[in-house]
Amino acid sequence: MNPNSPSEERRTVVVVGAGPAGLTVGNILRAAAVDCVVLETESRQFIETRPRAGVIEERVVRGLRDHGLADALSARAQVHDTCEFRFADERFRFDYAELTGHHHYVYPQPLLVTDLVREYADVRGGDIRFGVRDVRLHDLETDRPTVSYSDPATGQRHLLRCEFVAGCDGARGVTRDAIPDGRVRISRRDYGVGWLALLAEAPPSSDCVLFGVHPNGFAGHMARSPEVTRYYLQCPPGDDPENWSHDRVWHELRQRLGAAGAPPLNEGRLLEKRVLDMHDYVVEPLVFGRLLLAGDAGHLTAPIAAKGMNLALHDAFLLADALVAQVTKDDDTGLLGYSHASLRRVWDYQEFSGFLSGIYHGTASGDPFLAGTTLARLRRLFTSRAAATSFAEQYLGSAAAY
Ligand code: RFL
Repeated sequence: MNPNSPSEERRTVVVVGAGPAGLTVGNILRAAAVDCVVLETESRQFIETRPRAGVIEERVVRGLRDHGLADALSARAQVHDTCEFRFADERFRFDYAELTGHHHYVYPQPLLVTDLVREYADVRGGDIRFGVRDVRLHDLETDRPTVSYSDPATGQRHLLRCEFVAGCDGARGVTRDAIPDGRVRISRRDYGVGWLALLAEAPPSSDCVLFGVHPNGFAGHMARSPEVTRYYLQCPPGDDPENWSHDRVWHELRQRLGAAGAPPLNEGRLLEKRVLDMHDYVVEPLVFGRLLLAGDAGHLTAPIAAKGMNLALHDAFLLADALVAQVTKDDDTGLLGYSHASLRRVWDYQEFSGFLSGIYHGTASGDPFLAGTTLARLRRLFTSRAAATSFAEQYLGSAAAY
């Protein structure tokens, strides 16, 4: 085949990226018989095993259920109603379900992605192309945008003519970069801290999420499955994971998550060890011509508040329902309001992430004044029901409106 003569096809919507956002958009479009294709640079096997998030909001699960996408999740996800803070050598249980009547689900992102791919490709017969190369967007400001890519096997370029492009290609994708400089505002925040993200082949050491707030730095514990636990350790930004030997990791986890009366941690082999620099960004608006950004492509929230996948799915519901209304009923209300509706929640979650960062990182800042106010902020969660309820509402994403 001649790579200089691109093959051409027509689709109503091209979805770039098969993460939680793109796959959910694809599934909802497919269920409404809207003609679409999903493009993904990685292989199916890779995206189905990439470890990441695990905490999912009740409202997101309801959204998945409403679109017929939560059967496996409903059968297998754990329900969490409490978390525990550990500081000043004490344990403080935080029963957010009792405060709000709402809970969290824990379901590993790779399982959700596996469910969504299966439903889209195998059940709903959707078109998904893995391993695509060099994806480019063209003519976004016209009503006939195109997306082109190279076929990994033949090197041939393919051209997809469409009406809308859903940019769901995450933080390192290409869709956001297709917007010319100065046409959207990108606001950024850098927390100046790193987190060593760890997956341990060890059963969870607690029945709930643990947050260790310690002068050495933050530590987190989150169950992923009966056999695997995610841990985090605050570290300098840009730190080399190789600076963290098996023994050093477990020593620090024991220190930072230690508290009087706490059972010992279940230790095990480290399956993943990577440093994440904590930073956020928001693109405003999320729409440029016929390109609509969703999920991490449009806004990144550092994993501090475990909100990224939740926001990606909130976007996907809003965007897909808006696209379906546009394409099937010529109703543009949803698309016109999409960016505004999404960003109200995004900014609220970013604010919470900043607040939580203050709690997690303040005592290790080296500033005794900040350490004092951080502990006061923490103690308030356990002395004031009003403060605790407000915190729980943000933690769960359960506010009545954003
Ligand atoms: P994703 O999941 O990054 O998916 C984007 C997909 O696009 C593909 N791609 C491209 N495809 C085509 N053409 C291109 N040019 C492409 N470039 C990239 C990628 O291969 C990928 O498959 O974005 P999406 O759908 O917006 O979903 C976002 C979430 O994945 C992310 O926000 C969360 O993982 C964040 N996050 C957490 N979120 C939560 O809500 N709760 C958590 O507990 C939580 N824990 C985490 C996390 C993120 C972490 N890391 C690794 C950053 C824990 C960690 C360690």
